[in-house]
Amino acid sequence: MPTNIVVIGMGYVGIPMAVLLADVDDFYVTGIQRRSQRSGWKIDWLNQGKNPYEGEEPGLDELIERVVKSGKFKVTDKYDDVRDADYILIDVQTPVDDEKIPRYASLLDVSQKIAKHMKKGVTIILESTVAPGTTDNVVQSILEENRGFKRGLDFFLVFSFERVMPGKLIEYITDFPRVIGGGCQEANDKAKFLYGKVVKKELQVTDTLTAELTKCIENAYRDVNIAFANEMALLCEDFNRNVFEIINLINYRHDRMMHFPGSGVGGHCLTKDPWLLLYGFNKYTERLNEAKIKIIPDARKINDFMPYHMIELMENVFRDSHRLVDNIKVALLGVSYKANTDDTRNTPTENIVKVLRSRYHSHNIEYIAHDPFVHERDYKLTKLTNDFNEAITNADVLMFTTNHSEYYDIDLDDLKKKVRTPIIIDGRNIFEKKLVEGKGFTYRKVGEGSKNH
Ligand code: SAJ
Repeated sequence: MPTNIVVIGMGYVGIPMAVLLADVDDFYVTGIQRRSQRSGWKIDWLNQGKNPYEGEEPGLDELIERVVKSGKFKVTDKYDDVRDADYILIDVQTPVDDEKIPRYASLLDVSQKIAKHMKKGVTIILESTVAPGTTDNVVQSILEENRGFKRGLDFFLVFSFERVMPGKLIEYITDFPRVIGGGCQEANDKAKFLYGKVVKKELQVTDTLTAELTKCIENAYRDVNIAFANEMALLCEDFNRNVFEIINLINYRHDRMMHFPGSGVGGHCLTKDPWLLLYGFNKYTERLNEAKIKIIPDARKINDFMPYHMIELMENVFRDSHRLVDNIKVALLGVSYKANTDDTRNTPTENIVKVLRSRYHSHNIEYIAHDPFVHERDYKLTKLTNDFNEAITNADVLMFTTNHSEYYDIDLDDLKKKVRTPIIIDGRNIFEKKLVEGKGFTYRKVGEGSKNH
């Protein structure tokens, strides 16, 4: 008996989930992707069996090709297949705007379209991260009001969040436990049947709100821990010591795992999920403890400050050498928000360029960015090259913002010959201070004091 599945949103979440499900016997999957300017091209790309993502994604290329070739997976911008769907997965982006308010335009649009076409007995699973309270108060209301169905009777609505990790998209679905918040036994059973076919780890059942809170708090926890590491980096710089040495000494204990500081926190999870948590708190609770909720906003401020600190480190070098930040070439090494992926969302590199541009708008500064994975369609702020030599030749400042593997193998002697001024600002603990300075570079690292001791 075939199981018809529709996955809405062909992004980092939707694509791996869709093709993993399509690889299951008797599962037939339709991916729905709107033909927008930015991402419409993915429809044809995927229907040719090709992976639209360029970073290293073990297993994904061959899986896409196999399920497309076997006719188990196709992509469209139409909602016709929703009519026969036994399962509908919602994997659309749920960004927050500059005021930290969630922008649910895609989620609302998709919910309305589902309501129009869905059949009795369908199981709808919201995988996108939302503010706690959204599944029950927003998505359920749209589906019930626009279709006249009742959740738990005529259809099932589950919140089951993704834990994708660019660079390990398949692994993080199959090898991680899955939290299921279906709101009733039957909904949970339906979701367990589906996920049981692809998830090798535990399926953990709870109520919908607890599942939403688990997702947001899981990421807020990580964001706060990174903020702590960033704060300790700033503190250790003033102590003129290396925070990475200290973190490694702490983490040597088997029961400690401190995070690492860097040029900032990018991506589509940690930059938004803490704000979704606070939005849900403000909207769906009586806020009795509002005055005591401080750590999450403060952590976001610290993490958002780190790109500015990269610029401070650069400015310190120019100040110490009594040189103007003018008539220089700045090379940004790394555009994606994390190592070895092509994902540029909320990348610290963009913030660094924007701040430099505004602070030195009347100065003569040439910018060039290098990234081995990022495609120029995803980064338009400066010239972008995947030729490292082009980026660093005649450069006056090298700002390492992403720790792509290839940066660890740079020949510093060769690099020294090609740059115009040997200045390295290391935002990702790529280099060792004494070694780099021994090669004749002026060096500053996030988290390490600049004076020798
Ligand atoms: N970062 C640091 N220091 C750290 C760890 C990360 O500065 O110690 C920075 C990264 O450079 C990056 C940002 O934080 O700019 C986010 O990094 P991340 O490793 O958290 O990557 P994400 O955003 O892809 O986070 C995802 C999340 N997964 C989902 O929400 C589905 C998160 O829950 C996971 O914990 C994380 O992957 C992971 O650990 O794999």
